[in-house]
Amino acid sequence: MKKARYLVEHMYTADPAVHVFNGKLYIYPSHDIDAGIPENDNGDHFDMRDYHVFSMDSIEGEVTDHGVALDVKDIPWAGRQLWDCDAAFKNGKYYLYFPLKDKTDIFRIGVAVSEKPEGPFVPLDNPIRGSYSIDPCVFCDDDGTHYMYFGGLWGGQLQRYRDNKAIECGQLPEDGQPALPSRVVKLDDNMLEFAEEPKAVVILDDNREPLKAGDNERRFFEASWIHKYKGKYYFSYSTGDTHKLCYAIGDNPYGPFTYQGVILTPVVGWTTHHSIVEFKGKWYLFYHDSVPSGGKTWLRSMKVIELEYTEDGGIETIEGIED
Ligand code: FUB
Repeated sequence: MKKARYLVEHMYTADPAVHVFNGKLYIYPSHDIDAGIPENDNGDHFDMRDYHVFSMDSIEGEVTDHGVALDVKDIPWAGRQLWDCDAAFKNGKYYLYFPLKDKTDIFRIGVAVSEKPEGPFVPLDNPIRGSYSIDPCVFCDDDGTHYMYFGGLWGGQLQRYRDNKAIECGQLPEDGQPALPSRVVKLDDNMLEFAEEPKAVVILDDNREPLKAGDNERRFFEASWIHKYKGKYYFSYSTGDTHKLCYAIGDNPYGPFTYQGVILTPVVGWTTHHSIVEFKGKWYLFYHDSVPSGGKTWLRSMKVIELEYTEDGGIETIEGIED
């Protein structure tokens, strides 16, 4: 599969998080809508209100829409904006993790539970204690331990926090300071709580120095994802205002990770967000762009393309805008 395939036409979908459950691909995207809110750097125009889950038996085959899996009106602590979610499975239950602004307009991360991968999911009464910011991605390591990666700058509010505490008038660091990192946290066995304090996901350059806040071409912005290939941990993410998906490699789930390069060059649209998954012996990049909506940044469409590795474990760069 050398050309990307758009996956659904009947609605706008973005930020696809993909997992293999019961031998099928399950896709957990954001559900983009036209809420009529003017575009701004805070992302207010991304005013999403529910999630649908999709599944596929094969990468070329039919994509099944399982309908509404979780609706904002059923979340007791909801304010607004259901952004990028992810899902995990443990002990016979499926868990949907989602960022949502609470009633004070602060992003928290919530969890909802189902007996089935496609939902419907029942949300807990409160967000996860100690959670903040956006874009949860949940990774199950080979020993069955689950880790959540999360965080996003600007509208994602990560700049409000230092050492897991909200600071007065949170600002981005100066250009020469270390970049604000994504966070990683081990999940409790019950999958509903953090088992520890979140830690920084440090990305190092070739000199083993943390990437700087002014290094917009390479530093973390949002859209954390992690996958394992040949025993190494690949942390991938969006650079936000420079619109690239990049990756860094580490030896364990906490890192540090060493910067490697670009997975996807900018797409049509402002945001870029993805997941990487192995299915039936091949690797795939799921991502989105705004081509079908004619470039509307808040109306995105998810797509998939095969991802290829070089012999030394690098990832071949994919062009975001195809010929
Ligand atoms: O879909 C809303 C937000 O846009 C996501 O949470 C970000 O990663 C960006 O894709």
